[in-house]
Amino acid sequence: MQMSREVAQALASNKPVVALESTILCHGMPYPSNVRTALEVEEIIRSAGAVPATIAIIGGIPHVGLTRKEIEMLGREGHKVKKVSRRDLAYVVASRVHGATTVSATMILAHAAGVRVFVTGGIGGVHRGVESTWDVSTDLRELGRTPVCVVCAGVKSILDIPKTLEYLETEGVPVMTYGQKDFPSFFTASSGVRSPMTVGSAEQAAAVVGAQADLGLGGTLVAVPIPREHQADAAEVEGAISACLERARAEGVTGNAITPFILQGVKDLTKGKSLEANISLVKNNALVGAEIARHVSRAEV
Ligand code: PSU
Ligand code: MN
Repeated sequence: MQMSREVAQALASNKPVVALESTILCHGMPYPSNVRTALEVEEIIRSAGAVPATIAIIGGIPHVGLTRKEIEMLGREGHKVKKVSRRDLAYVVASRVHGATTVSATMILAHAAGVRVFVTGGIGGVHRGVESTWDVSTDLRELGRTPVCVVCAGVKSILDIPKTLEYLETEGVPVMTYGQKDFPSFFTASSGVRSPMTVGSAEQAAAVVGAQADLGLGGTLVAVPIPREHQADAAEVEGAISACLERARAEGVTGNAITPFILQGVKDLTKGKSLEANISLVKNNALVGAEIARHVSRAEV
């Protein structure tokens, strides 16, 4: 594993570090918005007093902390870079190729490096129609077993939200929504589904992360609602999602190609409005995540 100097120094002196994933860079957003957003999110984390550690695999070597050049290269390559979840890690490392890490693979590498907080946009979940496809993202199992706090904006309604929360309960994952009782659904602040837990501050979330570690348990999930002023039109997004799910079925898109296929389709059908919402929620998550990381590392001193 290769760590950037900035990240290595921060970890050695117990400064707060925030991990970031690279699937959102290569598969979740189009070029060049993806590169611009990735670099801006890193800056937001720095100005909030933490060190960003974007995680990816470059030429088979897991990297924790990327240079600007590496982020630009991965963002330009986009879909040519393999999407890497827990399942794909060993194969991509052994094949010495580039890999964009999903939430599960990013958690594994963050934990191996000693990074305890990780910010992203949306996690994977239980897909609609799971009864026939058995499509449950490995992100949910990773949250059950790897002690990293994942900060997200909830799960997209391309997924089955109640079933996703059920599965997280099975996996024993504390799911905390930040500042409200309803679990958020990514593009919109509320999903209409009650969140299992609520926290009122980053400090409170960090206290749960600390207790979870003391108890020797797995990961934690913090769901931060998209700021109301950046919400997308719920009906428009819902219509786009249904259309894309139908198209995915008709075209036979399955497995790990489904999520990127639908993200891209929703962006096209909403004429980029979903992308704007996506960018602003990730930036907001970065602020909250940096604050949680500051409290987590303070508690450790
Ligand atoms: N949801 C998003 N944007 C994303 C992803 C999910 O809104 O970029 C990515 C994340 O990397 C997540 C992965 O870990 O998709 C889940 O993929 P799958 O559904 O194939 O498990
Ligand atoms: Mn899947």
